[in-house]
Amino acid sequence: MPLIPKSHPRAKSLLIREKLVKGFDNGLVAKEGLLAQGRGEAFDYLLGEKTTKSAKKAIRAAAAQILLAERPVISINGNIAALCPKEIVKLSKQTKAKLEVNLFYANKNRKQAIIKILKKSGAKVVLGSNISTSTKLPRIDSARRVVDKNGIFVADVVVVPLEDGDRTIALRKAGKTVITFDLNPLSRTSQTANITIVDNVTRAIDLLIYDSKKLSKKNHSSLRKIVDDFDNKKNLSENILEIRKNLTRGAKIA
Ligand code: PTJ
Repeated sequence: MPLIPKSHPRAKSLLIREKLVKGFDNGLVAKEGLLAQGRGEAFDYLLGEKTTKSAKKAIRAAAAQILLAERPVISINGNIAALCPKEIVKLSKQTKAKLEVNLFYANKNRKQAIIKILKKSGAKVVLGSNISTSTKLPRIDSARRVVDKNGIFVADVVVVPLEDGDRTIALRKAGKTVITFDLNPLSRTSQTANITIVDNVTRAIDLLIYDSKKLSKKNHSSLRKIVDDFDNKKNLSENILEIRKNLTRGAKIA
């Protein structure tokens, strides 16, 4: 008998949780990454465990922004490597974005395990482990400050999925455009990124791949317009209102 029956009302969420646990057992995920997942699950529950209309708008803007970039980089941490390595590699190939492993809880073995899974998933090059090309980003005190000279350091657009709060502001101050996936619309990262996709990365990533393929046929000015028309503050408010709506509905049933 499977541990998680398909008929379970929250089977999808429980299967995502299993990916994280397996990722932890395989040395990809930090212990703290399991806690981060729990935090995300709580917000996902409040959002109705679906991709909202507002999230779809953010995904489209993110796709346009990555396609407009000259030097896009996707920053990889333990959670994202465990949740959707194949999809991340697909996105990087489609948008010509580089992949760079950048960990908050720095650990050499975990970094190597993450690089291995990305390569197994089809990545040719993964930055983040070469000491001779590493440098430091200013205004970050955590291990995340160590970046590759050919990657995040010179990137114009950085995708930071599931991020703790200390880096986005520093990346913005360094003149970079930041895109994040974060189920918590109130988090510091969500509030300070240029584009916040308030959705579970496991749902949103396929839509981002789809939109970046579709939008790759558009010209520069159409892509620019999509980005310019996007208002992150407004989008975050819409997501908070969505949570309120779900809570109000729940309060009426109770
Ligand atoms: O692998 P490392 O060492 O780089 O560490 C990675 C973690 C995620 C442990 C580290 O960055 C961390 O501690 O993050 P936080 O501060 O817990 O923030 C993670 C954010 O991601 C929270 O706001 C969560 O709500 C959100 N989140 C968690 N799971 C998901 C998510 N957002 C989208 N999709 C998810 N599946």
